[in-house]
Amino acid sequence: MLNRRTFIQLTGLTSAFISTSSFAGRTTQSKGPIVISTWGPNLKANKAAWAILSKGGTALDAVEAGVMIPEADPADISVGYGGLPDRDGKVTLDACIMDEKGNCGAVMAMEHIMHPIRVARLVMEQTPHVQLVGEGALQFALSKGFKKENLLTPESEKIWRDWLKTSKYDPMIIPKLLEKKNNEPEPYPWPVALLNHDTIGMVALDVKGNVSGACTTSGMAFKMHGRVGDSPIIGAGLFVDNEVGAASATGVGEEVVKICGAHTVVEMMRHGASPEDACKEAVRRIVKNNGAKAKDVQVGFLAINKQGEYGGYSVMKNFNMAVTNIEMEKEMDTKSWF
Ligand code: SD4
Repeated sequence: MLNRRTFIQLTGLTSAFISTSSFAGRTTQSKGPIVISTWGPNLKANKAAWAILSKGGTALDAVEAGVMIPEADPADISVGYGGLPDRDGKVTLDACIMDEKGNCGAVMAMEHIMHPIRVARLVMEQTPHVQLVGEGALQFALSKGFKKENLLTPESEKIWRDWLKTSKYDPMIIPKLLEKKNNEPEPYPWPVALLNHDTIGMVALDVKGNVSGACTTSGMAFKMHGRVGDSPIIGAGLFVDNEVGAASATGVGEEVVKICGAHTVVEMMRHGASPEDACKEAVRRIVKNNGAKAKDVQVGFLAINKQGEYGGYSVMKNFNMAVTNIEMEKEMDTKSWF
């Protein structure tokens, strides 16, 4: 990997770009380009994004390449190939992407295509629309030469068949299970793997100081067929404003949609909040909406601003982010409301 000095020479970073800003709140700041994504294991996705950012590539290309890693990974059962299916056994994928000019594209509830993020980008670049859903999204992908594939792996099918025995759908219980995972012996009523990997929301700042983001998921496992969460909704699962920064979300999508989560975070940053404080305010609104039930809802947000500051916040503990820049590649725990 490039050292910082060579990197700055190569990419022409100015000292203004790497200077410290005066935002309030806890400040964690990158010196130069940075990519952050939801969940520590997504460091492998950051690596693909960093390969582009570190050569002076665009944040848009970086986030697209980054999130394609978990999309193609059958071991990641929350995203793309190998994602857990809906209650009917169908893998339906949601993804969106947004660039520094405010262009965006999304696909929702799309089946059979391993890389929904690439289709979302083509919706953005080659159609007059922003969102395509279901069969229409699939037809569009096929017309662009994408291959129709079976995305349900034997492992995910087995988890689904086990779930069918009870058919109990309760996304709210996941944080409780996380507590169990830490404190109690197996067996858990929910596969541990489900608790470890998750939807990827990725935002990046490139050497030109532009921000972009991408978000991709198979959604909540065992959801109703046709259900769409926050992840492909611009303003909920992802929002980018190149004047300010970018934010993304993970967790119970319905709660994120109700507060226009990622947009809220970016607007808070516009008014001067640090990325962490901006994420905390979005979390506060979810906690307020849920009253006594708030402890059963996990949602995590992350954000970067134009100065390279970054942060996150979650309702429950156990949310972390993967952070990669010239100085580090690391998993970082975020603060949480509870
Ligand atoms: C959804 N937000 O479909 C996604 C799921 C997720 O961690 O992020 N799980 O609601």
